[in-house]
Amino acid sequence: MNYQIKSYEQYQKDYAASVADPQGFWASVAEQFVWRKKWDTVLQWDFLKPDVQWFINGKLNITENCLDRHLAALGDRPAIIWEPNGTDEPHRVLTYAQLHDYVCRFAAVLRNSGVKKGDRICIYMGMVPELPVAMLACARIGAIHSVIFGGFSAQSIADRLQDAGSEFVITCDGAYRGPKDIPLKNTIDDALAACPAVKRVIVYQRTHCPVSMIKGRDVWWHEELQAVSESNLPAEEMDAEDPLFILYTSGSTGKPKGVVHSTAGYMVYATYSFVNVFQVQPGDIHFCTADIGWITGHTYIVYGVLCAGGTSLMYEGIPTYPDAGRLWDIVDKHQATILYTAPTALRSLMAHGLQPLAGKSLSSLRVLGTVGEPINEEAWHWYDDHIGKNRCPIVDTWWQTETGGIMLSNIAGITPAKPGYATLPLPGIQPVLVDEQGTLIYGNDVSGNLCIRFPWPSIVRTTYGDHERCRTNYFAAYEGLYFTGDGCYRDENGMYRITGRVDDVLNVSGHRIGTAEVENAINMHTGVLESAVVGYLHDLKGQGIYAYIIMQSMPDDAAHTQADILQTITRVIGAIARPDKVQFVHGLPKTRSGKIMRRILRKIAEGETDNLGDTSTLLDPGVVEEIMQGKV
Ligand code: 7RM
Repeated sequence: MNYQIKSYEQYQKDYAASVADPQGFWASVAEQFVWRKKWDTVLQWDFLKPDVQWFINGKLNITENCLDRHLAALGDRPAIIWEPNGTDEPHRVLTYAQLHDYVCRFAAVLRNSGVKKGDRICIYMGMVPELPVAMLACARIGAIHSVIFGGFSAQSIADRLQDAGSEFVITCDGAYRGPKDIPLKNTIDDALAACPAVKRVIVYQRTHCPVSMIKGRDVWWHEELQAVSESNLPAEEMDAEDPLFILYTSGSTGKPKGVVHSTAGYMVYATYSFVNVFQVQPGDIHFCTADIGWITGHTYIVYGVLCAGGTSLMYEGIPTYPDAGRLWDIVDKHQATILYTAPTALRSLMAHGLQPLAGKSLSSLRVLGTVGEPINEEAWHWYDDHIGKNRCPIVDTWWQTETGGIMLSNIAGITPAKPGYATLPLPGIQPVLVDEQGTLIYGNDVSGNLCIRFPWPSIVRTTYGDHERCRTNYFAAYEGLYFTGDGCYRDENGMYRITGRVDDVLNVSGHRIGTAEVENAINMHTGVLESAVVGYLHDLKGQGIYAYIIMQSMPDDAAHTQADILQTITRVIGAIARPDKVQFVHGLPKTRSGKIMRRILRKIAEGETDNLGDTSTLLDPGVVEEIMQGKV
């Protein structure tokens, strides 16, 4: 990996080169991967359409880069170390040779089930090694995976299955998460009632809970595997721009959209960013605590780590099970060298005090990372003092589902850190700040909306089945720029600090949730006339969800109605979208043209009622007074 940045000077040099000659820069990185055939043209792009293509006419298979290429030198090296939820169960290790074998055999299972190149396969599994095996097996034969986080409801799964036109599902009977057994297959069964197109469900047996297996449709993972013997299934030759996966993510309007990532560009950038940001060294054990159901798990548990020949430590359970010392036990047990987690996890562990750290060594750690939301200074210092013992650099990595990999971050031990700042762009990334009119804001000590003005290899290619939505969401707000949806401050030294979303997307415990999605779910509940959902500052979650709801008539038993509405949200989206606070109101603050003034609702939810700003355009200023009185 001679694209690894080794000094601050090199960072500056590489950054300058990546801007002066992006094609040459990325070609020299891409050279270091395994191709069946090299590209003709490095990049072709037009943000207005948008149309972005990297490594045009290149042919490859990402699993040859993740697996086959490592067999000779690293075959016996652990690719995946898996720590189970329960402390009494042994951990599992899959070496590169074993993972390669497993992926080939499961790819043969998929092929025998009738899966063809380009088919969309929905994966709804817990955090077991079979989840990355399923993803890689799809990639091996050119099928497009769509992983759905295990916390989503049957309705959400059905929406995604239909949107992607999936005919195949891979799931587990159940999943262990902390003290709970989550019945995944039951949820899939509920989803499939609305998805007659699904013809095959492959079920990995994890919890041995009772499941319904429908004849002709549902089969067991282990039984199917017994029927194949392919230990070296040839990889399908893919075009550089063939889609690798779809991952659904929330936006400011409507239902979640399927972000599509391409094969080559995603591979190159996932690996490049992993190797550089974490300054990966041979022998590193990379512990990313994200769930693979989110982009962080896709890139920094599976693809980036394996392409780099690293070892990925994956954990099935939750940080506080069986106690708040579990993550530290896992670090010590497996001698993790890199820990990558979310501020929300740090805050929840911080709340348990230092006792859970007693007797833990943590001396194997070399680099720490955070992702998913702005990190508050208190959590940053706690991480630095008590986990890194002031000897591990902390990388604050800003990126998105749509960017595929880390965009802004310090480079561990090489470029400076600053608490609360994602600091500087990686080579190849050209951030700009714009005002509401889209005018570029130059200079330092300035704030604006964060955009990117030049394509990078792993930029979102389209939103599945609706390219226009991709354009309007990311490329229409400011002509010629990719708009991130985030507000940002650039300090006097040119360092970037993300200040949070400027659209109607919430970030609850590092999970992206659209206010419109939650409102739509609330509005489905009987008796609800209208609702408005906003975020407010929450000590542990970063943001909490505050829902203002108008009922046909004020409920007699508000607590009961509230519980029912929460149940509806759990059914429609999943428990992660349940509001923390619900207030029943008679009216919402609206302008004369009928628009809800969310700014006012946010201020009330934050308790900032002494300065509500301009309320002169309100149709009925009286409702504001009522809402303030009834604040929960
Ligand atoms: C990787 C991921 C994306 C949104 C993004 C931001 C927020 C992510 C940071 C951050 C401040 C960070 N993908 N965000 N990382 N905010 N500092 N280091 O989280 O698609 O699920 O979310 O998350 O608002 O737009 S995501």
